[in-house]
Amino acid sequence: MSQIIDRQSLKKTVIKIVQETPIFDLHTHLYAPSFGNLLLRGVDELLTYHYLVSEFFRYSEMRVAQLNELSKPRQAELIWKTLFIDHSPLSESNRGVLTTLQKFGLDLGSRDLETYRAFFHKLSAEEHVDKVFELANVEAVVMTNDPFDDLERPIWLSGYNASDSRFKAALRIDSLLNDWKNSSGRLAAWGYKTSAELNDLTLAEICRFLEDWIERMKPLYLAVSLPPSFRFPEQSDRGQIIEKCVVPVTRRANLPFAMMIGVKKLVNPELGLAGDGVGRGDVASVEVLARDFPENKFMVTFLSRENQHEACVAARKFRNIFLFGCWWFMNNPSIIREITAERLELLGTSFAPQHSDARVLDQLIYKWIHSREIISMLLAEKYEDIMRTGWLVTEEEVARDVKNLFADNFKRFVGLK
Ligand code: FIX
Ligand code: ZN
Repeated sequence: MSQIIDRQSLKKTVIKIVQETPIFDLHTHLYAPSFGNLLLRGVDELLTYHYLVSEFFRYSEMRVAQLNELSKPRQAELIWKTLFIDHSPLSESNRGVLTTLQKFGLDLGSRDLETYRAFFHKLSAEEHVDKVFELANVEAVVMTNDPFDDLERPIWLSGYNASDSRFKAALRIDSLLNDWKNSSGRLAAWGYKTSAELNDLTLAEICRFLEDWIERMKPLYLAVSLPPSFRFPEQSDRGQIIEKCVVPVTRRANLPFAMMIGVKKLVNPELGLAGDGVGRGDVASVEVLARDFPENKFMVTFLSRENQHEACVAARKFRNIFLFGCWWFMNNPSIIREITAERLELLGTSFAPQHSDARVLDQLIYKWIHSREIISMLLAEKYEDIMRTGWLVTEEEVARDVKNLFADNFKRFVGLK
């Protein structure tokens, strides 16, 4: 495979290697089949994904409550009619549904939702997972596992068996960090000697809570989503829990702390999961954490396009910052193209260009088809740039670089390699 690539076949070769390189999808909201109904799958789930729900209301006079009163199949039919039949499905989330159905070999010319439904109904969860992972060429996904989630917690407490090694855990601590006043009572109810006041005993017990869930979940990292107003250091509950609990516990466990910064929760509360917005975050706070805690590892992604360039520069200053993904409102071709080029130019291949954030199993297919297309084009451009100088590039080197970008950079950062 140490074949030197000629410039005429460069693009074709890069596209082939990108297609053939399995993805380690470092952030999703998927669940292993053993989590039962928590694993969302099939065309009705694709159509009622919160991205499409918010877009549906741009065309509909219906109240949100009226849509929510409908069964999921009825909601899906309404969204299908509004976004796909009454208007052309040009948005990224709409196109994603089409790409996914097409990859399963379904006839988009028919526009027959019942035919699509019948196809999915035949698949057991295990068969469905196998099929999607094969079509998307994904080797593993990292789940989002929240001990504060009343549906998920009992599954872990009853001894979840991590039988399907394709599903890795991530310990999600939004409730702990962003809502300590309510969470302090919940930890107390679970047997931790915590109070709303962050005294020494409470801080020690928060550390114990984190250590207990690290032991139970064996997560690859701890994660939180943070508002644009997130600052560090900060005398707030969040600032203290990060400094006195999350940082020491993750350092001792040698686990990264993943910060997903810039989400404005529920700007439109009526929309629920579809109601979150975006705001520019503070990169300086990430720099302080990376500088003051050099033994800690920080995975970082920003939701605002306006943060991306400064985030790249910060990552150049601190090797314990691992920049990842085109998160949520960033996950659109026009922006993926822009920030992936920027990252290659500022960081070389030392980052993770994408994660899927998939909530529905089938989304792995379109999220990775769409991203692979863009990443292939950009990589071909960058290799072409250096080949024009007379630099020789081999297929083996391209395969190494793509494997790093799609899997091994992350695996090394979390200690899997
Ligand atoms: O905080 C997160 O992990 C976000 O990705 C989600 O809250 C969001 O709803 C989402 O799925 C975006 O893609
Ligand atoms: Zn997410």
